[in-house]
Amino acid sequence: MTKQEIEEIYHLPLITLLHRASEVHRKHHNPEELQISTLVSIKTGGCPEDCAYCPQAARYHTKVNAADMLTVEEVKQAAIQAKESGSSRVCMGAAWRNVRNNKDFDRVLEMVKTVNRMDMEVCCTLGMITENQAKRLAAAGLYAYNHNLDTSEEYYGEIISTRGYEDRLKTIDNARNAGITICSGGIIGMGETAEDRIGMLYTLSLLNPKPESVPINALVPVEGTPLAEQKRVSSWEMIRMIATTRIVLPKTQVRLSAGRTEMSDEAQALCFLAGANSIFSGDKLLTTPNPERSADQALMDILGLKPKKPFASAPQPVEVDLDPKDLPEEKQIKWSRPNLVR
Ligand code: SAM
Ligand code: DTB
Ligand code: SF4
Repeated sequence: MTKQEIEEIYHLPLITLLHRASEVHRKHHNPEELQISTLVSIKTGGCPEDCAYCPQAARYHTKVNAADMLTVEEVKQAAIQAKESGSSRVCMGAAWRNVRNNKDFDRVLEMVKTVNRMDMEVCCTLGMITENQAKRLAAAGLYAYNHNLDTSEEYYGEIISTRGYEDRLKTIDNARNAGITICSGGIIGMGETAEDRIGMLYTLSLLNPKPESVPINALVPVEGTPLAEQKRVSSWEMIRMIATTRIVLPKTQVRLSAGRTEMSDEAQALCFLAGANSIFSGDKLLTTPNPERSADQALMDILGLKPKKPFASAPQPVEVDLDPKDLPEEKQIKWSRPNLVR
């Protein structure tokens, strides 16, 4: 799709946009299935970056304090709970600019192995990663890497100055080349224009292969951050953004991410109708509130939505050229994806 075609879709009358998106959604997905992910903040706060939206950036005076990294056992317990409550994916987030080859990374690799052995999809969002780090994560059983474009290339500089758009794309490329599936999306409500939203979707659509999942976040304005005074984005804008994402990326899992606490059940239902087929579950995202699991379950019951099983949309086989030193415990790894050749 050209950028202009995406623009035309984005600006369709909402009633028509919703219908078209719903049709595309039903053609490519089971509309009664919802993928549920659980976020675990394995390293909270104290981040050196200047992302204007982020409560974890050390330079802003927010109520989030830097905490020690979680232990492998703590992550295992969180994953057990997540599985029991119907999650198919555990997403581990760290407030890092980038991964460094040190003991902390070794611990992340252990966490990845531990969750992978529990037959759940493991996702990490750790900031920038090199090709070699991506391979080591893949070897440990990482299923997905989350690295958001956040916004358009043009608006990016207004939000983050400590790293560039190219850096983001490079990390996505590194993860992809290691055979890891890609989760990349963005945030609306940061003062960007419709053109910026369209531009971001256009860039996502140019990724080859296209991202397997795209989180659409509504900005959660946090006291102390430069975007603290931003007005909350309306549910209608979320619905429009999700519907456009669904049409632009028909096969992708579209995740209705941050911002659900401000949305009514009816607005969330319209997002699911518009093509969102994934959520983060649990009463906390990384540092900000999220609806209670019981409230989500009640809504799923009303709508007739069932949790999606892990690995239901496993990636196509890929050949990855792994250096033996990337695979210190190769034989111990239990692959949960039988069709994935490494
Ligand atoms: N440090 C890593 C990075 O930036 O890639 C991983 C963690 S970072 C918190 C993951 C994503 O959370 C960001 O890219 C951003 O899209 C989202 N995020 C952070 N703060 C947010 C906020 N206040 N509202 C909405 N989304 C937010
Ligand atoms: C994503 O796109 N949204 C999640 C996940 N990827 C890592 C994070 C949302 C964070 C919202 C702010 C917070 O809780 O700190
Ligand atoms: Fe750090 Fe990530 Fe927050 Fe940016 S979004 S300040 S990189 S934790």
